[in-house]
Amino acid sequence: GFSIAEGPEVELDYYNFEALNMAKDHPSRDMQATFYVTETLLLRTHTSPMQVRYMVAHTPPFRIVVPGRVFRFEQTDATHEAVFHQLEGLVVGEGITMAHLKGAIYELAQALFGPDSKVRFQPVYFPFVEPGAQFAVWWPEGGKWLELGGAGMVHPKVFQAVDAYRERLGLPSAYRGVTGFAFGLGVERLAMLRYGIPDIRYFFGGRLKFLEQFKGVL
Ligand code: YSA
Repeated sequence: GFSIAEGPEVELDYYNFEALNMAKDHPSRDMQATFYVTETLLLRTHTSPMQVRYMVAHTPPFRIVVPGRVFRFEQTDATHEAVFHQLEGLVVGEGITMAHLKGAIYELAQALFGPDSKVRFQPVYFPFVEPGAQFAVWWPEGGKWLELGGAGMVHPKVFQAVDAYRERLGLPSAYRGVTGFAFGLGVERLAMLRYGIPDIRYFFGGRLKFLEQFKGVL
C-alpha cells in the first residue's frame, strides 16, 4: 500500500535541515556530518528531506517509501561509509498513531527476517519527531538484535513548516488535524546482517566476485 517517491541527492539546506526542525547553528546538526556544496546547498545526509518535498506537493492521507543514496562526511570503517543508502517511510492521515508505526516495522521485520523475528523500540532524540525511537529487529539465525534505523511521530513543527511553505506557494494548508509516523533505515546495514557481509566497504569496492553473488537476489 505504499507508493515510491524519489528526490534529489544534491539538496537544499532548507529541506535537509531547516524544515525538519534543525535550525542553522543548532547543535542537532552535528548528528549528521555534512558535505556542503555552497552555504545553502549540500549532499543530502538522509532521505528525510523528501518527507518535506512530498508533503508540500501532496495532501494527506498517503503512504510513501523513499529509497535513495545519502552522503556523510565520515571516516569509513567496517560499518560506516561516506556514501550509503537509506529507505525512508512516511504515513500521514487522521488518527495515525505510534501503534501504526510499530505495526509497520513489525510487518517489515517479519517479511525480511521470518515469522520468528521480534521488534524492539527504544526512545531516542531526532529533532523532526516527537516521540522518537530507534528500532532493532531480532535476527533468529544470528541470535541477536540488529539496529536498523530511526523513527517516530512527525513533529508538529515539521507540519507547520510544510503548511507555511504551501501558503507561500498559494496552496491551502493541509496538515492541520493530521498526524503521521516516519522511519528511516540503512539499506547496507540491513543487507550486511541479512547476508552475513562483514564490511560495508565491500559494497563500493568494485570487486565483481563480491557483487556477482547478488545476481539472483536482484
Ligand atoms: C528518524 C526519524 C524519522 O521520522 C525518519 C527518519 C529517521 C532517520 C534519520 N533521518 C537518520 O538518518 N538517522 S541516522 O543518522 O541514525 O541514520 C539512520 C540509519 O542509517 C542508521 O540506523 C544506520 O542503519 C544508517 N547509517 C547511518 N550512518 C551510516 C549508516 N550506514 C552506513 N554508513 C553510515 N555512515
